[in-house]
Amino acid sequence: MTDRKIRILMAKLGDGFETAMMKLASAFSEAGFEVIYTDLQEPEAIVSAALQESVDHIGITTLPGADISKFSSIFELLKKENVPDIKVTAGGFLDESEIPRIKEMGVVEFFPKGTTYAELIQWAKENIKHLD
Ligand code: B12
Repeated sequence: MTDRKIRILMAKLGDGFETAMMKLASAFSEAGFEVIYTDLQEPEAIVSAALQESVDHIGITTLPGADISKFSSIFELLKKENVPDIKVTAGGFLDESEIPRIKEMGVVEFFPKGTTYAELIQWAKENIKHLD
């Protein structure tokens, strides 16, 4: 058991909308998580930062125009680096029909626009665990 905070890396697929990510990062920090806030978009960079920062979880915001096939690459890289236990959650703008597709790739949960912070934090507290 450890008393360190649960560490979440935040990244995004797509350009702009930094304000949304900053708001999310502060909501998670206020709820007691340690947030490593990045504006990384490439799978290699996201997985490399996750390893360097020894995170427990990766949270990704999908923005308008996001290339969601990058989720597949993220999961392949996590396997290749031998850290398949790092789970990935996402949220943001995404056509509803794409949600099953990203879940099939491995995304554990997707939170669409309109989800309240209270719902997000409650889910995170129940589902995101320390990896050591
Ligand atoms: C603010 C805003 C802007 C600002 C952004 C300021 C900034 N620096 O961030 C400005 C004015 C710059 C802007 C520009 C544009 N915008 Co704009 N914008 C918005 C607006 C009003 C709010 C977006 C936002 O920040 N939401 C707040 C965040 C926190 O909420 P959220 O993203 O929905 O996320 C929630 C959940 O999904 C979840 N979540 C999200 N990510 C994650 C990740 C994890 C891990 C978890 C657990 C949860 C989670 O948590 C959040 C809590 O509810 C929306 C409309 C709207 N009401 O949503 C349009 C909107 C997103 N914009 C839109 C468009 C089209 C544009 C432009 C392309 C317009 C243009 N032609 O130039 C540009 C593109 C800019 C770019 N790519 O950088 C469209 C997108 C349409 C689409 N689906 O593709 C929208 C939906 C407006 C509309 N109805 O048409 N925009």
